[in-house]
Amino acid sequence: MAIRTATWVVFLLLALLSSSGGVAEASHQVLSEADFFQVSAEAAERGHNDDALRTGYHFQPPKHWINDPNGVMYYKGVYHLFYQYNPKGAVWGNIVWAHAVSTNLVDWTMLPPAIYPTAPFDVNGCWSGSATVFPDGTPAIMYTGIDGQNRQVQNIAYPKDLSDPYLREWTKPDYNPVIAPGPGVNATAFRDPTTAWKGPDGLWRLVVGTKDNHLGLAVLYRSRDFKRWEPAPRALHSGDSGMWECPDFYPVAAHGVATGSAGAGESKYVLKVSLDLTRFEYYTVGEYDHATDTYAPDAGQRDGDDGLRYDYGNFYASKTFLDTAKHRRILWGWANESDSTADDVRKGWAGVQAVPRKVWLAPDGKQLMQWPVAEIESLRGSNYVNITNRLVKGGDHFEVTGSSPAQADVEASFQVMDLDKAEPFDPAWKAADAQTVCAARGADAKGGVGPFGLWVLASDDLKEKTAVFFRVFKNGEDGKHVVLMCNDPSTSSQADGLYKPTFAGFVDVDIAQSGGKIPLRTLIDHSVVESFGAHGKTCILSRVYPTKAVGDKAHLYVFNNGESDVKVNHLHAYEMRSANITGSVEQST
Ligand code: DQQ
Repeated sequence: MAIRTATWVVFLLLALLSSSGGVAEASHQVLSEADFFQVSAEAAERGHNDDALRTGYHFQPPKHWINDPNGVMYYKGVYHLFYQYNPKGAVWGNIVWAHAVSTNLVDWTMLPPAIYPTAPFDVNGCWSGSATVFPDGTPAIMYTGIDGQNRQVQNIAYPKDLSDPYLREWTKPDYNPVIAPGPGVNATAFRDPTTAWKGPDGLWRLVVGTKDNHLGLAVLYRSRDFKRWEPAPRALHSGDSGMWECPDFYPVAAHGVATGSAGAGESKYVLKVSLDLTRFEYYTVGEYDHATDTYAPDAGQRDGDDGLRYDYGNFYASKTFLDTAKHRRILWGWANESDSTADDVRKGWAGVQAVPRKVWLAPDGKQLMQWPVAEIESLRGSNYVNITNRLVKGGDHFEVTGSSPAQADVEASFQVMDLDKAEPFDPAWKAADAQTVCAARGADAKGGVGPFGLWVLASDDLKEKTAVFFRVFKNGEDGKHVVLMCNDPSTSSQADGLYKPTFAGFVDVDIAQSGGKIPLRTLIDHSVVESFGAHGKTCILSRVYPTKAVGDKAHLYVFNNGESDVKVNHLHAYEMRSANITGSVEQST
């Protein structure tokens, strides 16, 4: 399979992202032909099932390392996904923009890399960036180049042939870089330009992520001609949370009806930043003042690294784009592996993209909602299970049989039968985040209301299973319920050396008002468990590596470890077909 080169030599760049500067330091390790065969033989001997853990409908190329989605856009009937890619190995390094195209966001044709080092302004790497589609429909890409002095500079690239809807080839004008780090700017922490937007004064704007000591900044640049860019006197926004990577700034509307790019006169805006220090992202909803070119989160928004997240699991360096064909905003995010670097080298691949999600503003205006794009449902097979009104007594579980749950889409609605059984929310947890609470009370810790939910990718003896569940507490202060959504992968695999954190988020719902009901959708894809609670209010993606619960040996269960009975009002489990991913990411020589 994966690693086949003429010389059987693979250069492995081990990237160490220093917490201070996010600077990639690389050291080479060479895997000889003999080493490669030894690694593969050992893997087989130790029962590794690497190919069985590859995804069926979450995007990943056949081999090597991938990270951030880049320059996502829609052009002439085609969706474009560019992504950070190492053409030489399964660890971060040698970064280029790989490219894939699709007409339905499900099936993809891989194309050779679109942007790769060619010039002094990007000789050491082509890092993340965004696409801007001009009012006449033509696109441009702005990306971070690592120049000959290892400075991070912002470059522009234009399609070579606008009549090619696949936009296979890109040219980089000689006048690059268009934005270089000026005096006082940290040249090793100055990257990831956003999609640009035009203000009422006719000037283009974009934001670049940077830091000043511990202060993360979204610095603003303006241009009349998209070529000469000037720094604005003040940043769009800043926060005391270290380097801000991959900022994203856009207007939002309710019900997913997206009408424009930033600056289009929408009343609410979202600013998302990816925190290099924690490798989590957070966003706020707020207002953009065109006159001062600043953004202020709404009152009540937590504007710090304990703020709202798109996803409380493994989801980073995300980017949205406006899908003008269907008037919706679509979010892409990268899910890294949770196994070791040695595992990735052995597997020959690392990193997947989460399914594209539609994002829109919740009716109360306080947070975003997310849902897998409807196109994903076209993969649902005819083999599915339908369960209605089944009671799960406290301490019970049952198996959902009849579909293939290693590659599935499960939609369920649970109903708590006795909310009075909810335990009090420990006042000591007030200052804690959901993850701390869920880690303290895992899926096997019995409660009053919950834990209840799904065991996915479970082995028949239940020694391996990943729990996706809810737990409900009573808040002493206002008598309302506190709902937690958790993902507990602590028993997901019998393999050693895996990172298996409990991931969790609070779910902002009034569960009493909904008669104790709470819905859950979980996309299961071999080593991906991607869940959407309460119609997309809280989302958690987790990477797991079962050794027994693979392929047709994987099982799906409903469990209830709480005192209160829980009714499964309905549960639909669809077997998912694999997406059609064709073409080649290889660069033609
Ligand atoms: N990944 C890119 C950077 C970005 C980081 C390099 C985020 O541009 O800041 O591969 O994952």
